[in-house]
Amino acid sequence: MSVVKADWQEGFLAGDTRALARAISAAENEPEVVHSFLQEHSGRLGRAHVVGITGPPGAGKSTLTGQLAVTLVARGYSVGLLLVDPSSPFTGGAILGDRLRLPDLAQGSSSQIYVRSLSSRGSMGGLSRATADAIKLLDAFGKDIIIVETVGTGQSETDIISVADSVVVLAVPGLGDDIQAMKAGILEIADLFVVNKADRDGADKTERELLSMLKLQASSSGWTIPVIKTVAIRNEGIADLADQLLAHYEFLQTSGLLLEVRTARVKSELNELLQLRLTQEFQKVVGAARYEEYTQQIVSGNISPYEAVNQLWQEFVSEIKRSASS
Ligand SMILES: Nc1nc2c(ncn2[C@@H]2O[C@H](COP(=O)(O)OP(=O)(O)OP(=O)(O)O)[C@@H](O)[C@H]2O)c(=O)[nH]1
Ligand SMILES: [Mg+2]
Repeated sequence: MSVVKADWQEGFLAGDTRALARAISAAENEPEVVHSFLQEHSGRLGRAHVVGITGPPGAGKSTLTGQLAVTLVARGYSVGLLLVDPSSPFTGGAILGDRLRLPDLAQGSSSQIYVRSLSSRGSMGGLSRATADAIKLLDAFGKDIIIVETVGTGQSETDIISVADSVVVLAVPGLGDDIQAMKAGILEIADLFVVNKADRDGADKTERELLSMLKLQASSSGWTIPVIKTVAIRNEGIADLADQLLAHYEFLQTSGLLLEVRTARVKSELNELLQLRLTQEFQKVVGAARYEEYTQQIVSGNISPYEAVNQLWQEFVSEIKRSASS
């Protein structure tokens, strides 16, 4: 199947940021066009360092991300920022507050930083398919470092590990018992910890708590997870964070872990795509009506979901066989 070339493609390859913006919109609206483009230019993929930044709402993620981006650009890197907004449970729309807080960044710094807000709408977990595609587009565009901010309130915080090479988890002073309450999941995904708002009381305590918690957790990879104190609004500690992030990437490369992680990522992406395809084929072959019938049967307690799957599968297989032999 050939897809008509979208008119952003030439500009994209020539490094035009407006074309990049249109490509990311395409990832949201017509993913198949983007997929075939990425397939054609797969040689441009896999060069960027993807960084995930997560933490509780209001922890200063966007402020920190903006400062970090400016710091990295000053060191000669080109940077892409993706801000994944939590979907409002009421409207399905996205909270685009970040757009309001980032203009200084967008105007003040060089064209080396590309910023984009994305909705997590339409995803199974917290990160949409479009986010994964936008990361690939930024990578193919030639961004050296791609930073993805996700709010740490749901699934997205653990999903970030499926796209990011380095995960930064933000904490803020005064969380108190919340450090204990921070789900084990979020602690396990951290490659670096940041205690932001270190201008507030309790930053040292939070740092100590994190450090003692990390001591309990044996590091099998050989990477020592650092805890970095920052005051994002005053650009304090950001250079240290940039150093540690780059060191982590260096570690991933020299230890061979990067290859391992990316292989695992490809595997899960393959699985996801295959599941999607299977579900689509299944619905096509078996038909929506049968699906509905089985659903009703399960609801009324006539059969179990397991039995329904067995029967649906039988129908699917025999239908496939029939069409293959005719
Ligand atoms: N005192 C202090 N305030 C900060 C610091 N960093 C950020 N803030 C403030 O904290 C508030 C939230 O900052 P954001 O950067 O929007 O936080 P966020 O984590 O991106 O927020 P969401 O994306 O809405 O979850 C803003 O008013 C910032 O000015 C800091 O280091 N110290
Ligand atoms: Mg934010």
